Amino acid sequence: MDENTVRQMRTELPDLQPYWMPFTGNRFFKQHPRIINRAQGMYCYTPDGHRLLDMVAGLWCSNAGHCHPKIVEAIQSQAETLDYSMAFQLGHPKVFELANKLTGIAPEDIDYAFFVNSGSESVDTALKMALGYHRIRGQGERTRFIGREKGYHGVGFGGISVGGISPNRKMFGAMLPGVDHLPHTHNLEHNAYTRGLPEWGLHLADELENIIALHDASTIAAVIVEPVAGSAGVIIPPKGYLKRLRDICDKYGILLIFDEVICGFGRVGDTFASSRFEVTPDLMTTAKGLTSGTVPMGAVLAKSDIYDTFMTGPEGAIEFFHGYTYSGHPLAAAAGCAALDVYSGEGLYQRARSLEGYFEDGLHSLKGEPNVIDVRNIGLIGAVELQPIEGQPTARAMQVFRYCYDNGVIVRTTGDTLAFSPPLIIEKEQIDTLVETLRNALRGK
Ligand code: PXG
Repeated sequence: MDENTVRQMRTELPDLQPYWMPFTGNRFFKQHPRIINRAQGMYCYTPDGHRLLDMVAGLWCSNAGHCHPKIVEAIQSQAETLDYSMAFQLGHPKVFELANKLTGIAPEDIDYAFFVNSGSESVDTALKMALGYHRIRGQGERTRFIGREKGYHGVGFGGISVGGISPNRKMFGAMLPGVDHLPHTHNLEHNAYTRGLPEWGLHLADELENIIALHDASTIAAVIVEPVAGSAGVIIPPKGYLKRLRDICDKYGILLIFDEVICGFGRVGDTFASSRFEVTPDLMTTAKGLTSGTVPMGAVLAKSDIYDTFMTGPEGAIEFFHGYTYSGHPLAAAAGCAALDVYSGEGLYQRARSLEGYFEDGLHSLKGEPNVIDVRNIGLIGAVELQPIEGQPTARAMQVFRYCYDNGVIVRTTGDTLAFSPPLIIEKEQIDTLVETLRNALRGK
């Protein structure tokens, strides 16, 4: 972008200062703003018309592509019919419709949906459900949670406590008490360039046995993991790993929570990771793709056993002292219903699976390019890990990010890993564009 364009763009924009941006280098951004003011399908556009292929689906959320006409229409029509109604003690049709649709596509046994506004709220809600569940059953001493190193579960205090990303925790003092972490399963020595699920690493699930032995099972409420870890740089579960966690949790009466905020709604080549890997957790946290990123919404999906446990107090009493003003917001519920209809109507879950091989071949063709040390993938999630520049972690990936952006492709960086999670409507030629742009970036063209 030349100086004139930048100057013009800046004059058309409001003052950038008052907005304190999330997870962003504010000072750098305000010196070098990157503004998106329009999006359609696979593309985002800057105010001066620069077209960008969105290989991240917003932030892992715009699974149906941007501004899908059916979702836009649903939101518009809901906005003029019912903008809001009280979320507690009153209900509106769309939210019940969405709960039916959601539990209809969730794994068998998952029969209830509790609505929230984000992935972070989804996680905190699930943790509270787990505590309440045990307490109602007379096991109130089960208060510990087991997360995993490198796990990302949003930014609420519950989420950062069970999460395992140190910069997200270290500024914020004491976390939830009684949290322990499983080891992560990322290992380039054994698993570099694996296509799909790595062979090595199943034994790391057995570490759960050691943690349980240390604290005693009777003190542990739940284990929470992302089936495929996203923010940590795309860590794919070793073969059998999730099933092993399920078995160990069952053995000790510990609840298993899958955080499917990224994995859900087609991303891993099936409706949910739980379906793809055939392991059903007790609670699933979702958000992002639930509304294809259009209106903020999350949902905790629960097994009947959990719901039924709560439904035992006096008739008429509130069973779960939890909820948000915007739980099941009408606009979000309308967007969710439309998004789920689009996913199934356009066969996007299957599409993600059928493009997996092409996506995989494209990304793995980057093996051998300068500074590439790993390529990994599942469904429409991919990652290319780069050798960090000595003494400058993240700089190598940022160079590639900037090259891609300047050449019309949005990619995501976490550490020195490049992550890709395109809308599920992606075409093969667009996968080719990503791969060739990355190749050029890596070759320093
Ligand atoms: N759980 C998981 C697994 C997530 O990936 C959250 C919870 C929190 O969701 P909310 O809606 O509260 O942000 C997330 C969010 C990235 C990136 O680049 C990933 C997320 C958010 C921002 C950036 O990897 N995931």
